[in-house]
Amino acid sequence: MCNVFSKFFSCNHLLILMIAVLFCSSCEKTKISQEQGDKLSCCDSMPSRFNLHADNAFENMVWIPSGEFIMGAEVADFMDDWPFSARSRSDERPLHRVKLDGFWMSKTPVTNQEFKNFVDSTGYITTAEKPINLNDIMKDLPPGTPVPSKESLQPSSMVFSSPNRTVDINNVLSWWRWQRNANWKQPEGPGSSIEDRMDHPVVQVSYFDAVAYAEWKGMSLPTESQWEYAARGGKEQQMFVWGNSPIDEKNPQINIWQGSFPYENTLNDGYETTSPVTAFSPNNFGLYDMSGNVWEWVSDWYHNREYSKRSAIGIVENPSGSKTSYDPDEPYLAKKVIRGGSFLCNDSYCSGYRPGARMKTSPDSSANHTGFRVVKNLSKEVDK
Ligand SMILES: [Ca+2]
Ligand SMILES: [Ca+2]
Repeated sequence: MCNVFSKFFSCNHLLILMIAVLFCSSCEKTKISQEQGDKLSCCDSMPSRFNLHADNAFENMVWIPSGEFIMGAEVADFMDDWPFSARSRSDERPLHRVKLDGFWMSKTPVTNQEFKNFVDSTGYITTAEKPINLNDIMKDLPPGTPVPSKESLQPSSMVFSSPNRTVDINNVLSWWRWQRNANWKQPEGPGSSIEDRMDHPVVQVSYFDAVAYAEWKGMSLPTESQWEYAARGGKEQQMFVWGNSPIDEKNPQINIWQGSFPYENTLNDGYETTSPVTAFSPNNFGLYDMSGNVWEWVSDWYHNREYSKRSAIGIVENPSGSKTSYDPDEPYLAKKVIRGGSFLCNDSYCSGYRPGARMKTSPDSSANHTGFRVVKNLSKEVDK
């Protein structure tokens, strides 16, 4: 039955409706004062099925109008002062035109509270909470890679850990640790908690977890093109989501890393890790955190030459990304794209917070700087 309704209703909405009908039939037998009646208005009228859905479904979402934009990013002159790894990269080119239908997008990344509602309702267990299947790991590694220890196959996830000293910036293992029992409820591992972070983005979620949440909501993850179009907020080919002016180091526009990465964070933006999802100003479309705070999963497979393929076509309409994944750095591993940068971005290392920047990781990966947001795609007729 749920499948029949899934186009308009998640099972959860259907359940709410059924409970509402049962509750109202008991109301008819109970006399209530006018004041109470105003609060218990379910006795006065019943919303139609579709209206109920429409009222709830787009709460905290923004309508992104249909349009065309130039996707990708050139190397800006000011990047000459940045190390090579921080400049815009070759996979962001060639620039190409993309045309998109309008869609709804969540105003903020999915918060801990929203993800908790999902888990409470479904009993969902995230990838990081499950032991790792040895066969799954081995097929993603180059032939001859030694078998990982039993200990490393226990439920674990990646946690940023400052080395508190200068390290080789090319060795990411200097600041990531494989933390046993780190998961969305305790993002830094045992002893940590989300109790005072319910309005922060959920982290430690894999691509699969993000898709499961989106499906529960009757929604999807954005495509990479939808994400970049939305992040740019109508500002064609600007370097940052707010325009072309550089970051204000004293009063940063976004939550990234100030100081010397990865050992000194001056916290000019006020946050060492995640921030509440509306702590910084929204972009032109009214979307928060499209730059910084946490990386966000999108639905596309990563392919380093995807834009070359597109630029040969001309204007590409509603692209859903490459059918296959390829990353020359790790050719054995299929990867999904993540976008938008995180609280760990710093110009000395990575400018992933630019709207054109692409990053990639395997879909079963989770880390304490990666979350997601959702979109709802409608038919063209509904476009405003
Ligand atoms: Ca920060
Ligand atoms: Ca973000």
